[in-house]
Amino acid sequence: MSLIHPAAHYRPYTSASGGWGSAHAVMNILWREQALFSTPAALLKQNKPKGFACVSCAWAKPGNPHALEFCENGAKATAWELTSSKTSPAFFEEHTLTELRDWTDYALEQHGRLTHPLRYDAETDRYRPTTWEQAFAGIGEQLKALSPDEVVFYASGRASLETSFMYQLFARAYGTNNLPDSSNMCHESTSVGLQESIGVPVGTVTLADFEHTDCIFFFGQNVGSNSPRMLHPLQEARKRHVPIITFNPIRERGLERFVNPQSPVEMVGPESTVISTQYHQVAIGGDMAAVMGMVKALLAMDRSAIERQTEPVLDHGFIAEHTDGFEEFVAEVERHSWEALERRAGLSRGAMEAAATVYARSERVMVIYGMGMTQHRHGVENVQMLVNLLLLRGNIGKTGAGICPVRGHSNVQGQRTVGITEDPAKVPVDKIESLFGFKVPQRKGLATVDSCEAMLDGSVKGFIGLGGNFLRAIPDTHRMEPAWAGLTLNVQVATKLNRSHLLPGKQAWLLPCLGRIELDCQEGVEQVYSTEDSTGCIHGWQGRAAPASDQLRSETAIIAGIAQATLDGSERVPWDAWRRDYAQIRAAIAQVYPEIFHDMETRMWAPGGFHRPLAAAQRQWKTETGKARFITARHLDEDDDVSSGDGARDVIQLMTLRSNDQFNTTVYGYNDRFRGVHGTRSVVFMNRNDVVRLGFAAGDWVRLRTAVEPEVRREVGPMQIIVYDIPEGCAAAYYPECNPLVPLWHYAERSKVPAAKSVPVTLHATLPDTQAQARAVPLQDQVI
Ligand SMILES: Nc1nc2c(c(=O)[nH]1)N[C@H]1C(S)=C(S)[C@@H](COP(=O)(O)OP(=O)(O)OC[C@H]3O[C@@H](n4cnc5c(=O)[nH]c(N)nc54)[C@H](O)[C@@H]3O)O[C@H]1N2
Ligand SMILES: Nc1nc2c(c(=O)[nH]1)N[C@H]1C(S)=C(S)[C@@H](COP(=O)(O)OP(=O)(O)OC[C@H]3O[C@@H](n4cnc5c(=O)[nH]c(N)nc54)[C@H](O)[C@@H]3O)O[C@H]1N2
Ligand SMILES: [Mo]
Repeated sequence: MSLIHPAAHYRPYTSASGGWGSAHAVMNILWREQALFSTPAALLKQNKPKGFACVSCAWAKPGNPHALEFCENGAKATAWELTSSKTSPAFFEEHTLTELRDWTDYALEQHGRLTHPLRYDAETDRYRPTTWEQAFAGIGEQLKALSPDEVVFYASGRASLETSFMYQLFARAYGTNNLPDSSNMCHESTSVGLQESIGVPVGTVTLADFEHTDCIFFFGQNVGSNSPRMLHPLQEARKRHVPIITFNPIRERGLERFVNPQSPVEMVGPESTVISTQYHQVAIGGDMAAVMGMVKALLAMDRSAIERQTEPVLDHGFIAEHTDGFEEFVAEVERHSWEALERRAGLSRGAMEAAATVYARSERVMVIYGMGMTQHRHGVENVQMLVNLLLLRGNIGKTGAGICPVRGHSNVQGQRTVGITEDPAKVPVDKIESLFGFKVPQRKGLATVDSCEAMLDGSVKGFIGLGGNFLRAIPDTHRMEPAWAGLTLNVQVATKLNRSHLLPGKQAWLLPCLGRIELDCQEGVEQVYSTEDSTGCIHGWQGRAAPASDQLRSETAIIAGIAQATLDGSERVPWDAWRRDYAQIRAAIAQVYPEIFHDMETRMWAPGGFHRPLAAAQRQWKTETGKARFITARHLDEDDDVSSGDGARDVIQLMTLRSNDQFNTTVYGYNDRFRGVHGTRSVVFMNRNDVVRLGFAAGDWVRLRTAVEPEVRREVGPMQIIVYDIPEGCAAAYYPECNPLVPLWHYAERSKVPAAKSVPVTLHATLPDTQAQARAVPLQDQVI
């Protein structure tokens, strides 16, 4: 497979995020995807009332949107979906799956939209066209032959509330709670952590809070690439002189400076907005120590204020009335010396005190965070530590304050709300049973990591994928691939071809669905959908573009088809009526979850949608003790697989990241503009001292090897070293290429989120292969 790439190079990026670079990137992808005619019209409808909800991130959609309410990456996602390229049955005539397995993630998806239902033919090693009716009948037959707990029903977080509700109902009527979803690899640490601490599994901040906040903290989230529309409320906040304090091992451009690409004045002027007023390059996994340091400083300030008989720094009234666990928490913080905290955080005492001082002066503080917190061995404690910080000054349940996890997929939060979970205790079982006339299985099902383990030990034999790219998203790629290929049944509902489709198992179907941007007409009637964003706000939307092929079916119709071919009809779910009229699905959702979804049919069209009720935002704490809880982490280390210190000086902590040119496993291109990388993804970002100390030089080729469980060889490469502004002992490289390095068992305690941000690795000299050589970064570019 030959692909022409612009010459690879590395040149530190000096401009702000947004600006002309962003406008240029949008034009580029529209041109490349030949989507110049369809996409600009579509973009005008993006995130608008009666338009479509962006397929990219889950950031909130304002009630009074900008004329162009989309960002560079949302535009890329739209162009990628509306591409005029097609992956039709003729394509599969030309290529066997064995051959396609050598293609890159980029090349597979870039080839275009899937157009026909396909079934794998083992004899010719090809996907062959089939009819929908044959596909449903064949899948139904396979599902009936398996026992329900041998099958897993995965959902990537894009499917609408309507589709997700139907999907979980189907899995449960079939007889299993095996409902893993992408949030198991993402914000499950949030769902577990916040539920224990404040009694809700989601964040408490809404868009309106941005207008009232007087201080924002940012931990481990790359806003410029992964939720760029949030840069607008951040910019507004900065115009009000709101301090923004960032903790991130690397200096992400979107967190430094921003030019609004939709503002003509800013685009021509020299001014950009400084986003972060303090930027702390914390060591990977050092946040718990950094926050402890801040708390230690706050406790000292509070004591001296009380001695001086001035206003205390902590909100003692709030702490006494609303919380428990405070004394134990204080004792734990005081147990750690400043030296220990400085060493672990990789920050000076002064830096932690500076952050604490601004916190202490502010009345309405928000904490925003992402994967840099959740994807660690102690991801749950990380989240809880952020809550602890907020509770000290009553910063939850007041306007302009609160906790703000930035969710990933556009409906990942909503899927959970309508029952996609492996835990039947989290769904209203009684209501489902009485409304739909079947018994919800009682046995807890499998989440993502459990599903992988069960594939390895052979107890899971069937997989249904509602979107996503499971095999590429999960850890331990090289161990998982053979298990995946050994499945009896593999059904994938998708818009584009990806690696999960290329190791098909015994019986496999690849079912092409409508994308979100496309018009969904059922028997002549245009259908609308709904989703829940990262701030718990529920919106209606509608696809508008002409579908990529007349063979595509909606996800809703596909689930209905499979359900009808599988179940015996004794369940009282009107699959066919639901397929014809999604308002009926919404009515059922409202019956099962009335407190959230009552009168949904009208409320979802209110400007900005409607908010689900959140007890914590009203200072009602639905926790075990009825209080908001200070939960004390048992240790400072976020990764206890390899003890830091002199014994393991050759071990580097690797974080696996997204570039600015990808959406998860979807690689739009080989540029990571803000980080200065062009034309390649085969790089590892390292601290200069580590590079030299370990005997390497900038531009050298290395293989990365996982430094735990040496009996299993986990290795990737060749990759080129880029000397980068990152703390000593830390390195970064791209996801999903580095997933083979993450052991399946290396996950966050309790949430089981793979610890993709702290993988202990060693480096080994190697030579580039021809593919890598073609994308080598010239050495002179490395001089920084
Ligand atoms: N364009 C685009 N948008 C996306 C996505 C995409 O791939 N592309 N993906 C979507 C999805 S599903 C998700 S979950 C989100 C992901 O969005 P993010 O949460 O931003 O995820 P990552 O890109 O993995 O980057 C995590 C950030 O955490 C920092 N970090 C890593 N380790 C640590 C640490 O130990 N401490 C601290 N303080 N920081 C750390 C990294 O430097 C990086 O800036 O974005 C969503 N939006
Ligand atoms: N090492 C490492 N691993 C990670 C992460 C990390 O930071 N580091 N991040 C984790 C996170 S946060 C997440 S969320 C997961 C992502 O895991 P997934 O959600 O499983 O993966 P995606 O890459 O988002 O899925 C892309 C595929 O979705 C399909 N698709 C796109 N649009 C639609 C649609 O409208 N309908 C349907 N049915 N299919 C569609 C396309 O075929 C496309 O190939 O990866 C996780 N894995
Ligand atoms: Mo995610």
